[in-house]
Amino acid sequence: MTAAALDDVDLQAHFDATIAAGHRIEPRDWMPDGYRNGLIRQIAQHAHSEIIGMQPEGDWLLAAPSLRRKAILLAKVQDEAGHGMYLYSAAETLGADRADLTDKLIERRQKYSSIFNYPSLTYADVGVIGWLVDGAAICNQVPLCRSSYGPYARAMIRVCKEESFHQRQGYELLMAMMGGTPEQRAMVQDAVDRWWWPSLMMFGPPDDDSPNSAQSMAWGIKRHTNDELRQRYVDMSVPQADFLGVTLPDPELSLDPETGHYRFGAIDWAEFKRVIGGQGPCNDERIARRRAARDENAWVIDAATAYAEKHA
Ligand code: BYC
Repeated sequence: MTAAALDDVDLQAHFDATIAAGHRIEPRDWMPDGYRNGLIRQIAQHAHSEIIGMQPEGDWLLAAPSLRRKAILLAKVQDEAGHGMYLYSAAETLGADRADLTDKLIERRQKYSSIFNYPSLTYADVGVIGWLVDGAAICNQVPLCRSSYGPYARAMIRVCKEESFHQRQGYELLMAMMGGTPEQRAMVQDAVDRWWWPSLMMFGPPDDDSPNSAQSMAWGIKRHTNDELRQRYVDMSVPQADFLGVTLPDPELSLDPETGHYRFGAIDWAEFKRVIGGQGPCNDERIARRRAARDENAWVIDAATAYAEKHA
């Protein structure tokens, strides 16, 4: 065995031992290519989701019903931009290039969360996105604070704190609307009917159809399977829906007394595949807007880069 090959064996053994001990991998550490690429794939998808995720709620910024609601929504949408920035920075520590990741998103070579391909039709959608979509994000992302890659795990800590505020603002808005007129209550119910099933799809395909899960879990990139987190989310959301006074649009939802978990109906995985394949209600609109933002604002990056180069 050559010295270089021996070094590789040592490095792999050290990496494996670090993962097995539950310690963090840091940017300076050696890591297998598959680990690096798997992380870039997941972190980029996550970053893209945060940035594209600004669009459905951003659509309501100019039509918020009061100054208070506008200030809250503005803060939330700005937070999502911040989350995208932390995540692109985490991807950069792995050697990815931010502009290249943006190009891959726009050219549809990388994904973003399916949920953001649905339209926000009324102001109740702002509340339901906060409650259900940010609620799903919290369920999915709190375990990622223990992800094996240091920069990703640390970014998640701040993201999750902000997501908690987002969920509360959504729930508080919905509580106010449910205490309002019959029309307002009907708007909330309509929004819940439209967002419930897509929010269950946020957790990804079922475990027996999730090509990345086994390896990502072995490497500590993910800590739970898609179905485990989806079940946790359903169990969390049903009592919240009861308290709010809305009906979740699933006649099969029922508490299983033996397991203590809620059973739920079949998810339309054909719809999920259509949406992540580019055929959702808003895919074209979301990408077109992101493309326009990149192209129209290129001069800002050019100016900032020129300034940085001049002062380097
Ligand atoms: N949508 O093997 P699987 C937010 C893809 S941001 C689209 O199970 P994995 C928020 C998956 O990428 C929410 N694509 O994958 C922001 C893979 O395709 P590729 C985003 C999906 O990675 C603003 C293929 O399907 N959160 O909350 O093991 C406002 C097979 O799937 C989806 C994150 O990104 C989907 N729903 O598990 C408010 C969290 N599901 O890449 C809120 C971090 C799966 O091989 N990410 N795919 O071409 C994760 O935890 C995991 O990546 C997932 C998927 C659970 C999403």
